[in-house]
Amino acid sequence: MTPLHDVIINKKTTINPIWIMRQAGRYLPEFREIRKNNPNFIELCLNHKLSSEITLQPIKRFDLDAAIIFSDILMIPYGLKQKVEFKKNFGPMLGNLNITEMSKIDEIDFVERIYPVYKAIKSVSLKMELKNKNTIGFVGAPWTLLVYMINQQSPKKNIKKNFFEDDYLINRILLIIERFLKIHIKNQVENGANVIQIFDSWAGLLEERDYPNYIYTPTLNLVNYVKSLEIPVICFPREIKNYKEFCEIVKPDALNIDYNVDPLMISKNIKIPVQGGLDPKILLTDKDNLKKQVLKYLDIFKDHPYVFNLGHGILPETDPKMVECLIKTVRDY
Ligand code: 1CP
Repeated sequence: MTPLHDVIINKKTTINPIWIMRQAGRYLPEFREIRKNNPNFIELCLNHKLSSEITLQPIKRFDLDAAIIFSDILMIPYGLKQKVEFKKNFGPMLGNLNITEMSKIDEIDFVERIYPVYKAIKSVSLKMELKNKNTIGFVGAPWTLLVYMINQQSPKKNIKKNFFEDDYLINRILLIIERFLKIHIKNQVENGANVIQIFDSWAGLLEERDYPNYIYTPTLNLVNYVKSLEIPVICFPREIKNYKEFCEIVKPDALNIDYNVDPLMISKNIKIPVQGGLDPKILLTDKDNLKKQVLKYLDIFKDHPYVFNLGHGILPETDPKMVECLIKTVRDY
């Protein structure tokens, strides 16, 4: 058993494994060095040699408990032949969605378009197994992917006014997304991913009355699918209003919390293992404050199975020395 499995599956409370959302990324000089010569982000994700190297960079530097594969949730629309580009200082830009064309894509076409992701997972997971550590595969939740695919860019605070206008179209896209998410999960697991995280980064945009249709039902289908593969699944429904209800309905193995949620309330109300929570901005302050805030989470979750992580992705301006300090504080606890 790896430390991460011990917490998520065996619900042990004696260790706090640690990994960091967006751990492979722009705050690392060794990543920026590779990125400099590879301006096309999707191409970089599809270069299995470089993407496995990038995935392992934070493991080499910090000896974290899990690797998360350097890829993106938007590889799904890319695999479905919707154009996906990442513009500097803007974020993702997607092309028009052609539902007729998309409906014709089969499993073989899709896997062929993104197979380097699976190749990277294979080589990373072989190395991680030797270290008795996990390889985390991931997907965007159906709702979050739907948002990007229809909105064609980051929704930031809002989605287009007429977003829900065409119910029929939305439901057709959701069915396609769900089918290919399962294919993507299956291929990640077959190539060595031994934990799956589902990112619902834009759950917070919905009204509570829309949770059943767009969050609970589609996410539950995926969670059940991951469980059928006998792999643990962590859900991150960012900024959702009712975490307890989410856990009761969707029943993930573990819950990742964001930094806006009160950890004390979570430790009292949530029975399953918890992951994350610390505000990534704390890493931009000083070491004393960082230690204080890290200890706050560790103290609150000391009798709860808890995986240390942040409440959202690490910020590009983070000093790697602060990450070292964070990890040391967790390991020394
Ligand atoms: O160098 C660069 O400019 C690329 C920045 C970058 C990176 C490093 C993007 C663009 N994606 C990634 C990798 C990535 N994305 C990982 C890799 C593994 C790791 O954690 O180290 C993961 C898990 C993701 C997941 C992802 N992509 C999410 C879910 C988590 C979250 O941040 O909420 C989302 C919403 C995306 C879309 C995306 N991709 C990239 C950006 C900048 C964004 C967000 C844009 C937005 O605000 O809408």
